[in-house]
Amino acid sequence: MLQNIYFILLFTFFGNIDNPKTETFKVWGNCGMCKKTIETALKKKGVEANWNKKSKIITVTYDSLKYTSQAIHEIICKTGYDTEKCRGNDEAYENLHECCKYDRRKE
Ligand SMILES: [Cu+2]
Repeated sequence: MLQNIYFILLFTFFGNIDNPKTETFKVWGNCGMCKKTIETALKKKGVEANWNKKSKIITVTYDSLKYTSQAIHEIICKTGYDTEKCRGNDEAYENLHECCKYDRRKE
C-alpha cells in the first residue's frame, strides 16, 4: 500500500509522459472520495490528474499520441462522473457511495 503511494507520488512528480498535453476542465462531483475515484481511474491509465473538489476543475496531463481529449473525458465518465464532454455512466453513478451522488450536470 505504502509502496503504491510512493509510486503514484513518483509518477506524479517525476513521471515522464511522452508528448505531454495538459488540459483543465470541469468534472461534476462532491467530495474527497470522488476525487480519489476520478484520479485513480486516470492514474491507472498513465494520466496525471488533480481534481479540486471546491472548484470542480481537473487538471490532466496525458500522452497526446496515446489519447485524445475525448478519450480522457470518457475514462472519467465511465466511473460515473459527468464532464463537460460526456455524461457519467448511469450504472456507475448508481453504485457510487451515497455521499458521492452529486447533482448531475444539467443537459
Ligand atoms: Cu464523493
